[in-house]
Amino acid sequence: MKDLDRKPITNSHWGTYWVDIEDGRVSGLEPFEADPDPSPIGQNIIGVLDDPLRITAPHVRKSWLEHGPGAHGERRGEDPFVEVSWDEVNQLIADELERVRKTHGNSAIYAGSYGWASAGRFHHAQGQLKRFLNCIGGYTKSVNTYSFAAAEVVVPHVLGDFRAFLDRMTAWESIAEACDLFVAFGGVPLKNGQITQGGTGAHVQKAGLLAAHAVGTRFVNVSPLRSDVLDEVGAEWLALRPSTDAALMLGLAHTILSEGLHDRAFLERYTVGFDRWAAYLTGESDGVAKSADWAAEITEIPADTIRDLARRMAKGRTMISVAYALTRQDHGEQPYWAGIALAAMLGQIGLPGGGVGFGYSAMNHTGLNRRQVPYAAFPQGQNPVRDYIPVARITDMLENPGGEVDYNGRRLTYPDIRLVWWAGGNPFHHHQDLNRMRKAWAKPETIIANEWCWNALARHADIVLPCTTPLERSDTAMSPKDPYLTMMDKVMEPVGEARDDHEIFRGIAARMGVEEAFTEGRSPEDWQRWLYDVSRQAAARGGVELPGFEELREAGWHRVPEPDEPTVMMKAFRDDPEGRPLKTPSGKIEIFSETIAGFGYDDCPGHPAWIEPLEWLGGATRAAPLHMISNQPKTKLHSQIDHGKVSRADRVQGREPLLMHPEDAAARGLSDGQIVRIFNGRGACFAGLRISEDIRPGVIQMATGAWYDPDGETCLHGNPNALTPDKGTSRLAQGPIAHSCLVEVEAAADVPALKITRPPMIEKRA
Ligand SMILES: Nc1nc2c(c(=O)[nH]1)N[C@H]1C(S)=C(S)[C@@H](COP(=O)(O)OP(=O)(O)OC[C@H]3O[C@@H](n4cnc5c(=O)[nH]c(N)nc54)[C@H](O)[C@@H]3O)O[C@H]1N2
Ligand SMILES: Nc1nc2c(c(=O)[nH]1)N[C@H]1C(S)=C(S)[C@@H](COP(=O)(O)OP(=O)(O)OC[C@H]3O[C@@H](n4cnc5c(=O)[nH]c(N)nc54)[C@H](O)[C@@H]3O)O[C@H]1N2
Ligand SMILES: [Mo]
Repeated sequence: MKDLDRKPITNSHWGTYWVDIEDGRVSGLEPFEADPDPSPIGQNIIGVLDDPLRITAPHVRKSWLEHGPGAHGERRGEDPFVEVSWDEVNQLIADELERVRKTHGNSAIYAGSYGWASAGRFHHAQGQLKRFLNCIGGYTKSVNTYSFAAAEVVVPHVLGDFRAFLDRMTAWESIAEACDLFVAFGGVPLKNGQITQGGTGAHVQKAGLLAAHAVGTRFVNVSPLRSDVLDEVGAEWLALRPSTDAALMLGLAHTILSEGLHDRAFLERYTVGFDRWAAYLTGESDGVAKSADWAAEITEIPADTIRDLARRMAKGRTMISVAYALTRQDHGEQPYWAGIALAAMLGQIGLPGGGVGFGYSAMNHTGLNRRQVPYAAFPQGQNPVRDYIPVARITDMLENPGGEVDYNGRRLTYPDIRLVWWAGGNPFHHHQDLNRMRKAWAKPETIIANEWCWNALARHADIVLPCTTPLERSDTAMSPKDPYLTMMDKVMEPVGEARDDHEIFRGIAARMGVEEAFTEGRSPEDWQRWLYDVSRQAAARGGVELPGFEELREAGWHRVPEPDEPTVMMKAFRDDPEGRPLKTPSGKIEIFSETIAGFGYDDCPGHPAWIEPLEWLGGATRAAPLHMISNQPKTKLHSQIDHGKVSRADRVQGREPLLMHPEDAAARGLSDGQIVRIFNGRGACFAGLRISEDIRPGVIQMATGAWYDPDGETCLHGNPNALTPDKGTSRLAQGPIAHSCLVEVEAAADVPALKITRPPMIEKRA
């Protein structure tokens, strides 16, 4: 920090900024000159680094401290905390880990620790936690994500891979060059394009969209929300019922098939199983033709609109984009599989500007034309424990040790979890049906969280370890998803007694006799240089020259040049299907999968299908007549820095805003700006009403991210996961289904004050 001529620079999942410091405090973030569309999210950090919600010392829940592990787990979130020293807490944790390992084995430790943490190649909280636990015999882990678990599991059966294609999505340049019609299931939500995991240099989604629009690409926004495509591109808005995209895709496919508009040569050469699917489309296999009229009833998009769209899709170059959100609904495997099958019928997969894409503007890296540089990651070592769960099955696991669950052709047994450790994620943000989760959360004997602020996770832990934020430590941002490499400078000393996650684990490792195994004798700076050198060598092997570490440090950032030709997803396969087959059993696109059919799952058959969701408008009841979409917040990343100024400025009387159509508001006698209560059989939360015609009648929208503030079964603040259902997408992927949720809304009578805006009760040591 000291010997640099330049201003300090920082990077985050939401962007790169130059940092202003006044009197040792961060006073401002200046936009990065290379970023044409900087995100305001960064400003959330100003003022909260040392505010009263900052955790400044290790804390232990009073009952746990006084009575030992397992004491009054049901009081998590209510018991006061006691401040302790690092020495004391390290010994408590070392002893507790020994006890749990000896008595129950390492599989009794759950450290899936799902979550986004912060950018930075070395100070990655999960990586640090997992490496540490691997030094002492491992832990039960989780697989897949909350983002798109259903696609992560189904798409590899269909295309042989999923992640690899996400990183090679057809570039915006190719769309502008060749795409006539861009059909966006779930929109192209620019609010989401603010983010890239691991660091963002230049925000390109808006420019990509506008460039395509300028040369004549037409956009169709298939979504209950008008704002899912930028106004300027004048998209056609098809406001379907939520969770019915698979039915719409089937209706489109049926029209294309019955009018003979499908590309038989493509289907023949590049796919298997189309005949089986065609028999389902026509109704030959089950007696129901999936016609446009059939789809119109389910989706409430007029049949003529569906037929017309199908014809237009077959006429020119068409890109079918499927938002990640469509996986986070019941049977979320289906829109992905159906979207790929529909694109295969059009025969444009692998051609410029056409085919299928996954989540344009779900992240800034979708369609961002860039080279793939295989940057090194902090090595996590080997985990000897074989147990794992699909990530969103956490409550099931805690409720039901020894229980079984189907997953992707396997049958897993839930381990008996005694200790849970979270570092860099927030289950009280991300999981569904939080009232149910909270009860299961009372069961483990010990819960440890590394956090920097008093959010709901920290409040519901037994042992809270205060960590630093990126501005209090040095790191490098090297995301393989972004062309910018950036220094992340330490600009201030850690607040209070906060420690870097690495330092936290080093301290405990020392107590347990594994410090050398954990650090390999390297300091954090040694590790950072090591990671950089390994990355630089790997880049060079791929023909990418990176500057030396000192050179990067002096400049602050570096940009890896883009490839000469814009990326076209699956071009290699199209050009040479025999030489470059897909990694599926047939080497081709599997419109019918014998593998999946062989699993015999009634909720995920061998081809894309419409299966009625658990909750949707077609199944609405008098008690729960509205469909709630809980999408990503535009003012922050998930729950991160929800107490920051950009997030708070978007609140209605301090509560999370809820968007509702005027007809639905009138039917309930509600007016704009008032506090309402959203409820269903699982729970309730308060929200501030915003009335708008930009949402489909019958649907309400409330972003995720408000810190969970439970008062009984009600979240005072507006966390939609107090209401969402907790069930797997299907026996195949077991992904989360937050977006399939029915609720009712009423005027709020008594509205208690928020608790989450103040720190929890902390008692001094007697
Ligand atoms: N209803 C509903 N629920 C959803 C979704 C939805 O659409 N609807 N979306 C889902 C999706 S896609 C996702 S990805 C998940 C996101 O869920 P999460 O990734 O769990 O959410 P975050 O708020 O990003 O949690 C990151 C946590 O890490 C902490 N943190 C930041 N930096 C550090 C660090 O350096 N060290 C440590 N120890 N901690 C740090 C932050 O304070 C924060 O509490 O939510 C899911 N939940
Ligand atoms: N600002 C910001 N950006 C983010 C994030 C964040 O927290 N904040 N999170 C990041 C993460 S981890 C992820 S995984 C991505 C997620 O990216 P997405 O999954 O795309 O995010 P969402 O905002 O949940 O959903 C996109 C849109 O889909 C629409 N939608 C919901 N249900 C349906 C449906 O049934 N049918 C159709 N057709 N449309 C529907 C909603 O109107 C919603 O606005 O976003 C990333 N970007
Ligand atoms: Mo996500």
